[in-house]
Amino acid sequence: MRLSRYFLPVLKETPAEAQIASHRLMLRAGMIRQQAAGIYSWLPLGYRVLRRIERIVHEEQSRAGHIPMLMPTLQPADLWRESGRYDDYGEEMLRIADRHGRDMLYGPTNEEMITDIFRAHVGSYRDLPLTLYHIQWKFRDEIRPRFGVMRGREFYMKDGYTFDLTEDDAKHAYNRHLVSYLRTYERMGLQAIPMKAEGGPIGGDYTHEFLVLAETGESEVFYDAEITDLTFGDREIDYDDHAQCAAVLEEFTSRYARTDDTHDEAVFHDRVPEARRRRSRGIEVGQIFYFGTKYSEPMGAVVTGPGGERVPVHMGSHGIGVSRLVGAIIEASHDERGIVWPEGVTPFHCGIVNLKQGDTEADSACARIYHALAGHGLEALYDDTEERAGAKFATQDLIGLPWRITVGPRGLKNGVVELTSRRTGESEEMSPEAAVARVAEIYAGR
Ligand code: P5A
Repeated sequence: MRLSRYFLPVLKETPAEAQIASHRLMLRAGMIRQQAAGIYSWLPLGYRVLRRIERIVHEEQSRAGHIPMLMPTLQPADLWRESGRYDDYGEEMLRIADRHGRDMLYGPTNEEMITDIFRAHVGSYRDLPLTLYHIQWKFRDEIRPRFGVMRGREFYMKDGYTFDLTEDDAKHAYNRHLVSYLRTYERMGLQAIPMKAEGGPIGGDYTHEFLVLAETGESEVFYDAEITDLTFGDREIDYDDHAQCAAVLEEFTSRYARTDDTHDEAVFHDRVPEARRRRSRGIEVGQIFYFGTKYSEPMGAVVTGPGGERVPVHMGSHGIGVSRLVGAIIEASHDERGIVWPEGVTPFHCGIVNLKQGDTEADSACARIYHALAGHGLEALYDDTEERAGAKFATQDLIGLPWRITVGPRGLKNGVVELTSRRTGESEEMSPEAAVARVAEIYAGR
């Protein structure tokens, strides 16, 4: 993409309304625009990141054997009357009446709707286990929407729903989600720690939240420092293997790690030596729940078991805050000059800065680099504007592409361009071909 033809409305001034770095940087980098409290348009740069996160989520869901689908944002109130949550959900639910006076709502989550789909189409234990998920906009009329996309009213969520015959099978589905979430977050360059949590309006007391440690996080967290040494890495896992998934859960949840909802100071002191006790804050980027028959029983989601008996299915639901993740990644990865995207989610793989637009040599070298990168399947944002070099660098630093190739007539005379890492700030001179090859190597297999 040529910057001269792109839509990147960067802001020079720091917006006064933004209290935390990610919100400030998303506004300054022209990623989002607020349309109403907690409701945002995703401008082209922000939309690219959202899509990349979404793609990682889909890939990891598919790896775990989960099936994608799409449910609507608007739901009939009657489904929620069946589960009893229509009244329970309170003012967070946006309630709407259609022209016929029928009660509708903008879905804050989809347990009822998926249960309705299940009961209409599945009748036998032979069709289990089943995991269906979608990535769809949600609405929660939060009393205090804030921090940009971190606590929005309209937000994008991956929500998956599991159906199993027995509690044991449902716990495996839970464990499988935990494993696949660890992989998902790591691919985005994040360490998200599973912490014992509370079921809240979704239900059940068998639940973990995934927290990214950050001073600006909304949750207070208490944990054993040892837990931060754990990484999932690229280990092979068989998602159908109950014992393997259970072992990962055990490994990642046996140390003390809780949010303030479940924190118990006495247990904390008892289980964790003082030197390893940490109190900090975190951003909740996901939560998994096992809630048994909470929805299947009142809504009649029953199957015929192996002995011919009719039994309500055991269910769980599992969420990832897709739009919140954009903010969480920035909180975890930025400096005083701007965003520093991890390679896994960057909106463009590489920036190209032409130091002398209009210079025949520089222009054609930039074009060659641009096409060579494209030949490797890599997308570059080519700053072909007439801005001066300092302004171009400032924009590149602000929008945070991990790699930048700088091209100028002086370097070209010696046959070199400069390859710069956004993270370390280190630059290296090399031939244009070598720079392209290096960037291609960095992204190989991603
Ligand atoms: C699990 C999937 C649920 O809703 N039902 C379907 C279950 N869980 S949850 O914890 O309430 O939400 C899942 C994740 O969504 C993100 N999230 C938000 N993101 C931005 N703004 C909000 N107002 C908001 N509320 C929830 C969180 O990442 C949460 O973990």
